[in-house]
Order: sequence, then structure tokens, then C-alpha cells
Amino acid sequence: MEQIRKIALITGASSGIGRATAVQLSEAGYDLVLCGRRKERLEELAAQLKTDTVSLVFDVRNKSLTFDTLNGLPEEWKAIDVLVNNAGNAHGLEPIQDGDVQDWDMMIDGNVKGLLYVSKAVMPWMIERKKGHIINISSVAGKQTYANGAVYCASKAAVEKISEGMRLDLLPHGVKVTNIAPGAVNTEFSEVRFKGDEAKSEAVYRGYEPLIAEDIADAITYVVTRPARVQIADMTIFPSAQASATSFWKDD
Ligand code: NDP
Ligand code: 8X3
Repeated sequence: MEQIRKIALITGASSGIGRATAVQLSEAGYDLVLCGRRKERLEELAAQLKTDTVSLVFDVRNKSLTFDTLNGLPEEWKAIDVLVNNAGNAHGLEPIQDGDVQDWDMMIDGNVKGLLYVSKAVMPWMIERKKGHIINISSVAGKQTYANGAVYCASKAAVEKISEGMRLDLLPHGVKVTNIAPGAVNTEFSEVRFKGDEAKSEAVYRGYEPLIAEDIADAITYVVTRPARVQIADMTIFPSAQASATSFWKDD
């Protein structure tokens, strides 16, 4: 029997959750559009995968580059079944009155507007085919605000609301939408947040066992491999030692 081709587009595939998702979806038989800013990382990943890939290098904050790059995909790659809106990061952790305006721009422009730009390019292709599945990676930080994290939390709360709105608006078009809210996952996330300060980023994961990127990739793979009739709306995933954005059971 002829195998039906499945394509997934993953933003932020160069690291952490996005990279692990690429590996697992490739194992599940998906051809992949790998997106990120670090070209070498995407090439190194593509070389390891068994399914076909295309790598797209762009910054999701750059509106015209994002649209031009995605619209420039060869037609046969526009039949995207799964869009994983994963690219994003926190930048800084300080009281809002001391916040760096550039950090705010990176979080709002990347985590929120970038997700919207990518979705705006891909949604018409899904609507035309009357099928598709969008996975938005928000965070427990989108459900609960913590001290010193106002803008990151706001950006992830926006992702949650965008997920709800997408699910409503795409309902008549056969496109499913899933919001996934991870707790603490040990990736490059904290290195980016603390601008390379290793001591600060390691401290985030000390005294308990955090999630690893593969745990979230596992959830994404589960969500997209359910029968067509099943739409998982929301998933919140904590390490066993976490109970809320700020409640951890630590050894030390
Ligand atoms: P990483 O820092 O390991 O990965 C972030 C990915 O996003 C990288 O591949 C990076 O690629 C890409 N990215 C960041 N900014 C941009 C941009 N402006 N344009 C294009 N790509 C960008 O962190 P995670 O894997 O942990 O993060 C993935 C998602 O999960 C994020 O949205 C994050 O907010 C969310 N999340 C993470 C949690 C955690 O504890 N780690 C918990 C909850 C949610 P490149 O630098 O090559 O562009
Ligand atoms: C990442 C998790 O709690 O460090 O979204 O903000 S947290």
C-alpha cells in the first residue's frame, strides 16, 4: 500500500524541545521543515534524520523574512499536516520596573508576534486542504505569573489565548489546535534567559529532577498521532517535583 506523506514544520528546531520533537516526529514517519536561526545546528540535525527535511533559517521576529521564507517553500512542502509553534525564549528575570526594554521586545516579538507570523503563513495551506494540526508551546508561566517574570509570563499567557482563539476560528476548517504548557524543562532556556550565566542557569534545575526535552516531544508525538476525531485542547506537563510555576520539592 502506498504510504501517505506527512509533513511537520517545527520552529525552534535547533535546540531543546524543538530538536527533540524533530527527532521523534521523524521516527514517526514525518518529513520535516526545520526552522531556526542557527543554520549549522539545523544542518547537523537534518543529517541525523531518516526522513526528508528542508531547513529554513530565519528569525521569527522578522515579519517580511518570515513570510518570504515560508512562502518560498516548494509547493510540495506546503502540504503541512502539523505546525509546532515552539520557537521562543525568556530574556531576563527581574522586577518589571528594572526590566530591559530590549528583553521585552525579544519576548513579545518572538514568543507572540513571531508565532502569529508563522501561523499566518501556514494556516491558509491547512485551510485549503481542510486539515491540519497546530501545536502551540506556551508554559505554566502563561497560567500563573511569577515575580520578576511579568513580560515572559504575559507572552505565554498570550500564546494560551491565541491557542483558544485559533481553536474557535479554525473549527469550521478541520484544523485542530493543541496548547502545551510545560513546567521546568532542562534545555538551553535558562542559559538564554540568564545570557550565558552558567551558575544562574544551572541553579534553576538543582535539587530536583527537571523534565528533559524528550518528555515534551513525547507529548507532542502523542497528541499528533491520535485518531482524526480526537482533539487534545490543552496539556500541562510538570516534572514530578513541581506542582505550580513556583512550587518545587527540592532536596537541598
Ligand atoms: P531552547 O532555548 O533550547 O530552544 C529555543 C528554540 O527557539 C531554539 O531552537 C531557538 O533557535 C528558537 N528561537 C528562539 N528565538 C527565536 C527567534 N527569534 N527566531 C527563530 N527561532 C527562535 O529552549 P526550549 O526548548 O526550552 O524552548 C522551546 C519553547 O518551550 C519556548 O517557546 C519556551 O518558551 C517554551 N518553554 C520552555 C520551558 C523550559 O523550562 N525549558 C518551559 C515552558 C515552555 P535559534 O536560536 O537557532 O533561533
Ligand atoms: C518556562 C518555565 O517557569 O521557567 O516557561 O518560566 S518557567
